Amino acid sequence: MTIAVCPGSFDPITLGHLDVVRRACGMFDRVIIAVAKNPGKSGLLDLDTRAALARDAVAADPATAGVEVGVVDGLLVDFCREAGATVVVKGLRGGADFDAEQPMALMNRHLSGVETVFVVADQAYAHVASSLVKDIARHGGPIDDLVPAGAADAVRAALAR
Ligand code: COD
Repeated sequence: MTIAVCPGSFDPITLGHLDVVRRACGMFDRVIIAVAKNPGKSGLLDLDTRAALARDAVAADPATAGVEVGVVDGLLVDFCREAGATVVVKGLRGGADFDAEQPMALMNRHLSGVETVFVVADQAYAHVASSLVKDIARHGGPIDDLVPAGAADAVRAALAR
């Protein structure tokens, strides 16, 4: 049985993230979403809120209903080891994603032997990014067709605080 982890900041989880998770479910026996802090990004939602939104989103889709969601407190490779996961699945929207992901994939393999599998973003979602979602919402624009139900309200509520 191969267990895969889909890690990310998920601030908030988007329909693009969910497409990657759905496709990971088609390739691996068990899939776990790992919500983690990216030190290079300032967060809007707290980690527990991000995880709750991810849980609601996967539960709402029969294709991802069995997916578990955890919060990474430390290194991703330690989370993978504790979960028994040997594969990390990430999405690539373009060259910039590859440039960011390649060193992490190499480092995670160096640290623990975990392999990273990349899926090319579906063209329906290749323009979707959590950072753009937050920027649009900050200016009062529409984000409801970019994120799962519940996430848009959570973003708007966090921005209003
Ligand atoms: N379509 C397809 N894929 C997408 C889309 C989309 N629309 N949007 C994002 N993605 C992909 C990204 O390319 C990425 O692969 C993944 O989804 C998650 O994206 P983000 O933006 O939510 O998350 P990141 O890139 O900020 O996540 C970075 C981590 C949190 C995974 C990283 O910082 C980490 O592993 N932190 C834990 C501590 C650790 O182990 N550090 C050492 C790392 S070597």
